[in-house]
Amino acid sequence: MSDYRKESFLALLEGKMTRKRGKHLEDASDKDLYYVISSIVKDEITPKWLKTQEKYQENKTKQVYYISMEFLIGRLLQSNLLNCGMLDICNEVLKDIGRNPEEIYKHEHDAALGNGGLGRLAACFLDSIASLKYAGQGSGIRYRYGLFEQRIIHGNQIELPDYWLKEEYPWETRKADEAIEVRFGGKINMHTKLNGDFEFSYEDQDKVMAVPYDVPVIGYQNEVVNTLRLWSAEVTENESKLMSDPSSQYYHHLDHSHSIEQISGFLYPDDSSFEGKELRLKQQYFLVSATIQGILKNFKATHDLSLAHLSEKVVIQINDTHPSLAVPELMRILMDDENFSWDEAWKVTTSVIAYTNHTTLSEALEKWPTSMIQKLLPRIYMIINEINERFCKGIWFDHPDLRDKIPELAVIADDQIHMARLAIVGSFSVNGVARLHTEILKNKEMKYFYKLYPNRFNNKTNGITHRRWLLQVNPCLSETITEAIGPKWIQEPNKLIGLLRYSNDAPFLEKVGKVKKQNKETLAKLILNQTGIKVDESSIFDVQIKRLHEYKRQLLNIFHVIYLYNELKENPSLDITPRTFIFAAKAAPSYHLAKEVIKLIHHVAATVNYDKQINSKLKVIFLENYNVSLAEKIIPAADISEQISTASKEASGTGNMKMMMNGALTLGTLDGANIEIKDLVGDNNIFIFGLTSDQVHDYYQYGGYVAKDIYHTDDRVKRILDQLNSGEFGQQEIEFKDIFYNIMYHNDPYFVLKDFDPYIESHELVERSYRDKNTWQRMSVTNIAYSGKFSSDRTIKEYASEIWKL
Ligand code: NBG
Repeated sequence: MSDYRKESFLALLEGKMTRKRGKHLEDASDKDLYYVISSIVKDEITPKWLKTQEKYQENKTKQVYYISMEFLIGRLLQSNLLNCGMLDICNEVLKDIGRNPEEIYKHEHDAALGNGGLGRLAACFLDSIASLKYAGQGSGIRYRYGLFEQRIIHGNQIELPDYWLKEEYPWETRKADEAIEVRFGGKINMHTKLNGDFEFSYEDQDKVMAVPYDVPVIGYQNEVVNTLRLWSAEVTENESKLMSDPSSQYYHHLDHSHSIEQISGFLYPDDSSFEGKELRLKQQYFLVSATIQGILKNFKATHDLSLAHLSEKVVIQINDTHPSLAVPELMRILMDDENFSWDEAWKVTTSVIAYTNHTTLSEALEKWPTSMIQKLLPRIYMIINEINERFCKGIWFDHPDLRDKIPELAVIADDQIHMARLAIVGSFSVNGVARLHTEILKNKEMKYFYKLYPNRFNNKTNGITHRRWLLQVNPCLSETITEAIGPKWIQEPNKLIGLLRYSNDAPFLEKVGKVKKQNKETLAKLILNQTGIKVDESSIFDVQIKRLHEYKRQLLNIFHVIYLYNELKENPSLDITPRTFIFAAKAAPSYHLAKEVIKLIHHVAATVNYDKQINSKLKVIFLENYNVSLAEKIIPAADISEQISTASKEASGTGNMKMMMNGALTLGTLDGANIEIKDLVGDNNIFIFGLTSDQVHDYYQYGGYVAKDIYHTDDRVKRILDQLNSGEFGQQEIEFKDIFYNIMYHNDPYFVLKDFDPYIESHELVERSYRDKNTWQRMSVTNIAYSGKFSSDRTIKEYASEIWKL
């Protein structure tokens, strides 16, 4: 780094510190430094931000709008510095003045406006869209409370509110003058126009202001700065005036304004499950209406075109069904405000909206009671009704072979509005997020829709931004890679494949091994700090980090740990490679069984970690409050990446990609993107076990699996289940009864017992492979080499060329 640039950065830092915080650099706290460095970055990018937006206007560029109820962005300072090309200088200057960069970056609150994979995917996508110089905006909600903070007390998960806006959030800019009115409820009047068409007017509606807060999305060293627009719900100006009028009902208005602000009050903490609360529906409509009104306003200001040409300049990607009210909302505006006929409006809508499906789990399918939509959004309800009528009629007349399937296809059925059906009918593209997932959509879950619209369905296998998930979180590995193959992989991650040439190069393998060792040491320190437990840095770091869900089968993992513990108790001198099992997971607050699994992990840990007899061989660690920042610490240190969902249930997974890219080997089922990882690296560089998705499907359909039989025939399994029931890992005998009952009396719906034996076998293979350091390193480097495909740059290029036509 040139001293000149360092000098000027230091000068900037000093100047800003005095101006902004009224302090000299030497007296500045870490937090002062965090705010001042953020403001330097913001100054650096603001002209580029303006210029990017002006260029889009001038060139009348087609834009993609990515609407999502979740953006799990995590901390931004370090990645913004990286993308601006200032990270190295900043780190060096900080070190020069005796400060630790990590300590400073830690002061940013981890922005958790998302639950898990779906929200993090949206954040990775924005990074790739900007880095590839596409014109694109994210659109979401500025929740005042993000995903809850998790504390564990005696093994029980406690949820604390995450008031992340307590202190100034330096990345956002409030744009009050671009606020948009969103309306709920009211009465709809229908009039007949002279030409016989109907016209609608609305009365007595509740008005809410959607105020945008813009967050810059900085492309990687390319001058592009896009926008993530987060909407905040506020009372309208009229209402605030009323409130200050003494004659008005003061308390009534306070109440009212509180209920309005609640719309952007908090993120619903459910991952892959549906909560049919009215407030959630309000959130969805609020997001969709503000976004679409904003898009149309911008379109009119930029283009001299009729809205009939919208699809030439705008494409809207809806992230799962959560924003699928975009379909009737766009119809409403085109017809009621812009005087389009139904057919004209439908043509525009279905050429602008594209839908991504992220799950086939039935508990995640959004179905709103018709009465709720009718009351809250009466005009939207009328439009959905009409969409449904026309759609069903179309099947009746044009697809007689599907007539008997109408109840399974209708948008409104059983007094419920089926949002996935609405999204499919109202969009021009429906995509799944990994090859297997898309095949399941086409051939099983949505097969009749696929019959109706074969060209609509397509696959876009997920990806992750390699800038954050390799370059930023694992600088030493990145440097080692660059030393070997040069820096081109940073722009073109596919070039990582060049590492294959080094997969037999002993000095290179050794370097990669050394980096992993360092990363494990760093994580071991964090573990010691957080839990007081010292782990063996040379043990296998076996990692399962993701939301806690039955289908993800953390239970299978902890059963294996119990099995190993039992083996060691029986034979303490058993020669096994020491293992550290690392878990991190939040459970939805009302998900009882998931919380019971968290408790079980803690109780097993309490027994295993302090058992002197086996002490050096096994450790079980649960790191609390899993979030993006914690993932950034764990992933570079993982040896084994546990991706063990019941086949067919995990649509894609993205943690699997992050760990692969950091040299971990996958131990997984043939599910989601694991299959595509396996296809690339080959059977010898991955540990695959368990039922296939077809087998799982057949068991569900035709039966034939009896969990109790395994209990009665496999002594290892019987012992574990009996231990659960006997209170061996709990304070009381009934502690884990629901886990026990679910397996024995609900016939183990996620096939934990069925996959137990092959899972144990795979673990034995892992253990044997790890003993041969050279082979292990070769496998690890092979995985890194093939991970380029899973950069979200590849995914976004596919979206851009095949769906968005940018
Ligand atoms: C999740 C899937 C994951 C997938 C992410 C991102 C939902 C509804 N779905 O397997 O469970 O990786 O979406 O596509 O959160």
